[in-house]
Parts: sequence; structure tokens; C-alpha cells
Amino acid sequence: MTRRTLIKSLGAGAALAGLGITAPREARAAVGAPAGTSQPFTLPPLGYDFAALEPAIDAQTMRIHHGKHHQGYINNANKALADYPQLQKFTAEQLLADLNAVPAVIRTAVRNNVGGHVNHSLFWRVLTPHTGGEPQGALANAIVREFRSFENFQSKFAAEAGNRFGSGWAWLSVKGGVVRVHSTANQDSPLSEGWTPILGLDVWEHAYYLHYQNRRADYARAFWSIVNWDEVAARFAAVG
Ligand code: MN3
Repeated sequence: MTRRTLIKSLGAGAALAGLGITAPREARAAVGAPAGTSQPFTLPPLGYDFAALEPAIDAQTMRIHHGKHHQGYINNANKALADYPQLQKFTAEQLLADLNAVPAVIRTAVRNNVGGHVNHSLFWRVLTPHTGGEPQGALANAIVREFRSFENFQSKFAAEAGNRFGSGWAWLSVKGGVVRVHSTANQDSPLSEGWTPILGLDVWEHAYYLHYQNRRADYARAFWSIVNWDEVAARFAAVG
């Protein structure tokens, strides 16, 4: 099958014409926040040294995770979309928010690799060597409203991180001002479920195994010492 007949048989152009219009408000709000999510996708800088998050996350893990794993998702995402110029005007977030409009032949590649790019772009930004301890203001209120206390929220988040079987992510996501704690498998994005992630923890073994081996719970506990709550609060405010 030639590329031309492939695209024709998929009817991709018609299906995607309205993608930008139908993308949920949450997804549009996220556009422009993470660097490099316009196409072609590029690796956003960490904004801190590889060793800056030690002892919570070791420098070697950060170097490989950012330079090899994240770059790999970017390379595969750009490759998957290379033959689909009609898809190249969309941001990563828009594609994830309307996966059913992506041609079936590349849908899994987009889901995994564009998902991997967006998830990691968020992850680097919500980490910091200068943690603020706990969220303040509107985000703190939304968390207490949903979970009764910050400690209950942390317990729920840790449970999602620990109970995710195999590879995936634990999330704090928002929709309509309401926050939710949940997890996704592999590189699936909350955006594909209509929720905007504002905090995420990568629980793939590549994220922690060099330092923690099988002790995922210890890694998830150390995460709280490097969360950038100012960034999470800004994302909460941006979604509205
Ligand atoms: Mn990862």
C-alpha cells in the first residue's frame, strides 16, 4: 500500500479537521506550558543539574532518563508523525486529547511516544531541588476539599503509585476545578481521559531501579521531598 492510498483509506484529513476545535479546554490550557510540545518535538532542558535532586533521585538515573528515555520517546514520536503532515500542526497535548482522530495505523505509536514526551516534559518541571513543602492557596483548598487533608492525599497518591502493576504513572489531575488522584499504564496520558495532569510520578523501573531496585515505595516517599508545588499550583491555576 502506498502512503497516498494509506492516508486516503484512513480518511485522516476529514477526521482531524476539527481536532483543534474539539480539543477539551483543559488540553488547550496546557498548550504552551511545557517546552517542546509543538512539532517537531524537542527535548526540553531540565532546568537543574542531573545531581540536583539527590538523594531522592540519583544523577545517573536522571542522565539516562532524560537523555536516553525521554529523547527516545521524542525520536519515535517525530518518526511516527513524519508521514502525516496534516497532523503536524497539532501540539502533543492536542493529539493526546483526541487520540481517536489519529489514524489507527499510528495511534499506538502516538499514544506511547507522544504520551511519553508529554508525561516526561511535565515530570521534569514538577521536580525541584528547592521544594516548597506543601501546596498553598487554591490548590491546597482543592486538595483538602477532595481528600480531607494533605496527608490523606499523599496516602492515596502513594497507593496509586504502589498499586500500578508494571509500568505507568501516578497522577494528580484536574477537571473543572476538581482534583483527582489516579494512575495510568505505560505512557497513557490523563489528557486522553479528559483530565489535565498537574503532578505526575513516573513509576517505570527506569525511573528508580538504579538506586532503589525493587523498593518503589521508598522512591515514591522520597518524591515528596522534591515536588515543586509552585509549578503544580501554577498548572492548577492555568486549567481553572
Ligand atoms: Mn520515564
